[in-house]
Formats: sequence, C-alpha cells, structure tokens
Amino acid sequence: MAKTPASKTPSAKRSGKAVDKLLPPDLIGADIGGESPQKAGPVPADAEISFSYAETQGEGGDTRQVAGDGIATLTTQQGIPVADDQNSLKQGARGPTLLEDSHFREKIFHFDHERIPERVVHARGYGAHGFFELTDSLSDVSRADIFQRVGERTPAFVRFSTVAGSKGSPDLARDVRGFAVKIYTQEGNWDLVGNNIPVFFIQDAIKFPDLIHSAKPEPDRDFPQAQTAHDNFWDFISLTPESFHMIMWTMSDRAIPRSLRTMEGFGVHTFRLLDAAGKSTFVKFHWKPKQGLQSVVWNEAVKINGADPDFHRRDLWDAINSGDFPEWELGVQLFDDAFADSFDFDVLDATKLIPEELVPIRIVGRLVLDRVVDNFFAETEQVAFCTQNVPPGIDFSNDPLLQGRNFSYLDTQIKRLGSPNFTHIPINAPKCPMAHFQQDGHMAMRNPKGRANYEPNSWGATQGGPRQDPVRGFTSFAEVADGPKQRVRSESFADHYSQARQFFVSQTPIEQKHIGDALVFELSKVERPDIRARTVSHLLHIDATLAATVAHGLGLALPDPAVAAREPITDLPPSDKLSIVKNGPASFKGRKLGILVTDGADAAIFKALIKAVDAEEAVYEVIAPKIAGVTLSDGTTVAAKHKIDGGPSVLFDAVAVLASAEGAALLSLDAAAKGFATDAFAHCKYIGISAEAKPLFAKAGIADDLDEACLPLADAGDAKTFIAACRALRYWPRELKVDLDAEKRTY
Ligand code: HDE
Repeated sequence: MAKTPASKTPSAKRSGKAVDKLLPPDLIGADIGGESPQKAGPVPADAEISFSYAETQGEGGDTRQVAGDGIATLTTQQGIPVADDQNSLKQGARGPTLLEDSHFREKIFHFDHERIPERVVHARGYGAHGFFELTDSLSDVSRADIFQRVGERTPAFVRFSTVAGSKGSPDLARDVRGFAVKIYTQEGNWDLVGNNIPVFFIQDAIKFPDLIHSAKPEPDRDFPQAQTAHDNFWDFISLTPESFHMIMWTMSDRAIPRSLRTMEGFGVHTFRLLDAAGKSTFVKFHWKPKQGLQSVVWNEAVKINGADPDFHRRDLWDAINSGDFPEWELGVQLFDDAFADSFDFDVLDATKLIPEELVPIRIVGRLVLDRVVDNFFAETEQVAFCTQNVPPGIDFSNDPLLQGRNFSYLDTQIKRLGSPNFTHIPINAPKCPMAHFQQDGHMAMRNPKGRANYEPNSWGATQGGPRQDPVRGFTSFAEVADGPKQRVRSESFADHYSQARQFFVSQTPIEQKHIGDALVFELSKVERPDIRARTVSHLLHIDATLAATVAHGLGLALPDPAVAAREPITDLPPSDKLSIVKNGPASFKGRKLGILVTDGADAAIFKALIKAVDAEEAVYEVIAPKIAGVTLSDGTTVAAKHKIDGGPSVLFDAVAVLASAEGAALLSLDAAAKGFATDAFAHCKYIGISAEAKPLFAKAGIADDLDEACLPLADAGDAKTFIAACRALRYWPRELKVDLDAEKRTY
C-alpha cells in the first residue's frame, strides 16, 4: 500500500502553538491586522480546530483517517460508522472496485443528485435571517396580527437576487435586484416578493415569459450571460413601449448597487389592507435602507465582476458577521378609492409608481438582518417565496401582473423543490401552529396524526382535527367584479412615457449622464441598427436631449418619434426621492477604505487613518506589495489583506496611498499599482495621498489632474480631514468634465 510520510501530513493540534502553522500569514506576528478588527476574519489563534490529522495517523500512518476523541464518527446516511472514507472497496490493492461497496454507492449517488434546478429567474441570490419590528401600529387599517403590537419582533428571512444571470453569474451585472422578504407571522408566512425598483417592465403577466426569454442568453448561442446588452432584449423592449419607465431605472445606477445594504426595496404592486370589518385601504410597500442609497459606476462594476464576483454576498456576510446589521424601515403609502380615481395613472398598472410627494410614506416598522445562514443550500437555495402568501388583513389588488404572479410562484416551487411538501423544509415552514389535511406526497415529513384526514367529520374534538374559523380565517376583499370576458388592456394603462420622463428629470446631472452612457453602451452591443433606432424613437418621448445624446453616441441619425399609444398625461414635476445621489448617507459608516501601503510608510499617519475609520464606524483593508505585509516607519508590522492585484481600488469606497520614497518608486513600476490609482481617480473616489506616494500618481499619468477630492496625508490631522471628506462618497465633478458621447448634451 502506498504510504504517506507522516512528516508531510498537516499537523494541527486542537489548541496550542502548532495551530499557528495553519493560520493565514496575516495573523502571525502582526502588530496591526490587515483589516478592521471587528470584521469577520480568519480563525483566531485560540480557536478550537475541529479536526486533527496528526493524532490519528500513528507512526508511519497509512491513508486512513479515524475520528479522534470527542469528534463525531463519520457515518453513512443510515448512521453506520465508516471505517475508511479514502479508499473504495477493491478486490486486491490494484483490482476492480466492488459493487457491494454500499458506502461508496451511497456517497456517489447522493452526489449525483445534489443539484436542483436553479430558479428560472432570480437564480443568483443571497439570504440572511433577521426580524421585523413594528414601530407604528397599523391597526387603524389592517387586522393583520403582525401590524397590531408596537415593539413586537417577528422572525424574517430575506433573499436578495439578480434576475437574468445564472446561479454562478457575477454580482455586479446591470440588473434589477430581487428583494424577497418572508416574515414568519403568527398567522402564517407573509411573503413580500419585491424588487429594488418600484415599477416593472410589463403590465400583464402573460408577457413575462417573453420578457425573460429576451433578457436571458440568446437560445442559439447561449450568450451573453447576465446581461441585457444584446439584440433580443432590446428588440423586445423597443417593441414594448410600456417597458420604458422601467428601462430608465435599469439604465440608471440603481441597477448596479454598491451593496445589497444600500438599496431600497419595493412591493411594486398595489396591495390592499383590510380591517376587521372588511374595509379596504390600498397600500404600496417600501423598504428604506438605514445605510442610505449608494451605487457604483459602470466601469467599476465591470471590474468588480472580475476582481470579486461575490462582491455583494461577501459584503452582506462581512457586515452581519461584524455586527454591523443592515436595517431597512418599512414604509407604506396608504390611499383610498378616491385617490386612486383621481390619480393621473392607474394604480393597477405596475409600470407606474405613486410619487412620495403625492402620497407620503408612513414608516411603520423596521427590518434588521442579524444572522447569516448556517447552510447556503438548506436556507438560501431552498427558500420558496410565493406572492400569494399573505396573512388575513392583507389582500391583493387586481393588478394583472400581481394576479399572474399569484399563480406562478406555487407552480415554480413544486417544480424546483420537487414536491408540494416544500413547506416541510424548515426555512419554508411557518413558525405558527399549522393544522390541515394535506397529506402524503414526496418527502412528506409530518402527516397529520389521528383518524380523520377529511372534513367535515364527526370524530369530535380530540380525533376530528382542525376546523375552519370564519372569524380569524383569511377573507378576501368583497370586491364586485363585472364586465365582458375579453383579452384587453385598460386604456388607463396607455401612457408609457410620462413617468419615464419624470424619473429622468428627477436625476442629478451625473445620474442623467450615467443613464445616457448606459443606453449607449447597451445599444452599442446590439448589432441591428433598426433595433437601436427603434429604441431611440421611444427616448424622444422621454427627453429630447437624452435621445440626441444616445443617437450621437451611437453615430445614428435621429429617427422619428415612436407612435405613442396616447398623448403624455402631463409634464410631471421632478421628485427628489427618485435620485440615488440625493438620498445618499451623510457619513462613511459601513463603508470601506482601502489603504495601499509600502514598507517604511509613515506609521503615525497609518494609525491616525485607522483611528478615524473606526470613529466613523467604517472598515478598512490593507493592500501591500506582499501579502505578508509591510513594516512601517516605526518598525510596526502590518499584515496585508490583499496583494495589489488582489485588492484593486474598485473594491473600496475610498482609498489612501501611504508609501515611503522607495516604496513609491517600486509601486510606480507596477501595472496593478498604477491601475489602483487611475481607477480610483476615474471612479470619482476620494483619495488620500502621502507626499512620498505622489510619484505613483505621476507615473499613472494623473498627477496634473489631482483635484480637491485628492487629499494630502501629511500628518494625523490630515487623516481625520480625509475620512470626513469621504462622507461625500464620490467627487462627481471629476467625471462631468469628460463626456465622449455627448456633443449636444446639456445636462
Ligand atoms: Fe418574479 N418570479 N415573476 N417578479 N420574482 C420568481 O419564483 C414571476 C415579478 C421576484 O429570492 C420565480 O421562486 C412572474 C415582479 C423575486 O426566491 C417565478 C412574473 C417582481 C423573485 C417568478 C414575475 C418579481 C422572483 C422564479 C410576472 C417584483 C426571487 C423562482 C407576472 C415585484 C424570489 C421563484 C427568491 C422569482 C414569476 C414578475 C420579484 C418563476 C410570472 C413584478 C424577488 O415564480
């Protein structure tokens, strides 16, 4: 039998010095860590290591690994202890593998069945646990139990997602983000399955398969992945004018959020709240991030996708594990039939929103995410949201998109999770008592006990099982519906451009520029000129300058305006709430500073920077030429979190470069270091620069361009000033100076 020399086997005792050998270099002998200490990081030196090779190998040990004292014995799924998990059963050391090896068969067969179908949309997602807390009672308008008692907390699970990409696609695709919330109320699960954009592409659910087919990779070639920048998507969009309001949102930086923590969530549709008497109030649901709104820029998103395709999930994981729990307020817009009748648009049309200026948002609760999942598959992958899951006191409107969704989700979960018993999976099971007569089926875990499995029955209180409850039970709004059976779209849905225009004029100049840039980029990937032109023909109804800019960027003659389904309703006033920049945070809290540092860099400034970052409740990570770290001017060693090419500036909200003269000379020779500087500059970031680091910026070709957002780091006081400046997040005037597309752009 081949032998593994004991000396080559990793040696890890469960505690004590030997553990050091397994630790990442940044924890060995470092005086200062390479990242903010409160961040989730590598295993601390005194941590229990739950495995031990050396103890179990024996002198001149063989390849078998036997569980040691206090460590669970490996078993089959049937609980049979396993003696050897390294070698299949063979007839002789070099002979054939034997079919009778049931442990091997079980292991391989199980592996073969590990995959379940990924979601047909929203395949890539990330979830976390938390709670919902009511802060303002809604008992005046809803009988829902969850809205009654201020201060009460209800467990919740949230899954964020992108829409078009596959499960393994990058986080920073330009896309809508799903914002699906499951609240485990005392009257059953409430699934508010929303997005980070308050409107949708289409008005009727029957168009959903077409929309998604067009956005996904094209069927003959199976590319592009996780992108809408291709012919099929824009072909469908340019033939579907109702989508243009949503297009304004998806071409804005809303579709490339900085973090899942810095985006809003919307229920999108109009729902109803019902009080005990059955009186209905219309409602739109909003999640407002306490972290403020923030996005990245497109060129940055493209690079983040390469540098860290898991950027969003890592950010959420790190924030929660470090105790910086993301939080959103639940806001409701409440309105009655009178408002609905007087509103310029149809409240049943999911391509329209109700401006907050018209119906202010009432904050009624908060959602806090305070626990990451124990297991991604068991929780995030298997969680099954269904729009039709609403407790008594919440009901649906006749929005044809919502009505269609209420069919789709149950069907999709049965297919995806393989059985109508997907509600038995712990993440999907309600946390309130349940009693019903649904039974059997694949993977049934808890069939009802007792004699009766039907009702009505006469088996009495103990044997007869549950009974319906007309008082507590779910009741629908007693709406009177009438009219001929027909396939039509209401005339009240016909204005496709007014709110698209309102969105555009509500943006700051930099946000408007980004919308123009995004449209030019997307359409530049479209090969058919007629599709490009048809798209621009709709933009002419939204904003003439935007249309001209896009046409110019594409080298296209301005087409005639598209034939509109109806005249615009009115020139709607700008709404500040629609801008990201106007709703950003007032601090650098929860943001990340990247500190590029070399040997011999000024220790006092470095320490002052860290102090200022801590005071701001932000985090930092150290980037150095070598992952082993650097030695500062006073001899302090600092561990690095990243080597320069592993920690490009796109991963940070702001950067500082602290170098010695020799260090800067070295950095000036390195492409990754120069890219660090030019990208930070191009992406309008705040940059702190020590005097010695300036040659790097000279070699990177931007020394002459440095502006007031490139701050000196000459002493500890500067460090504080720099971090205070970072609160502005970006210095947009830098980008507004450059505009390749827009000969005619005036915004
Ligand atoms: Fe979905 N959608 N959707 N959707 N949706 C799904 O359900 C569907 C729509 C949304 O994290 C699917 O479990 C139809 C609007 C989110 O698990 C599926 C229509 C909004 C998620 C489905 C829509 C959403 C989904 C695929 C047109 C925002 C991810 C996998 C009427 C308000 C939930 C699954 C998660 C997922 C159908 C339109 C949000 C196929 C038919 C509008 C956040 O059931």
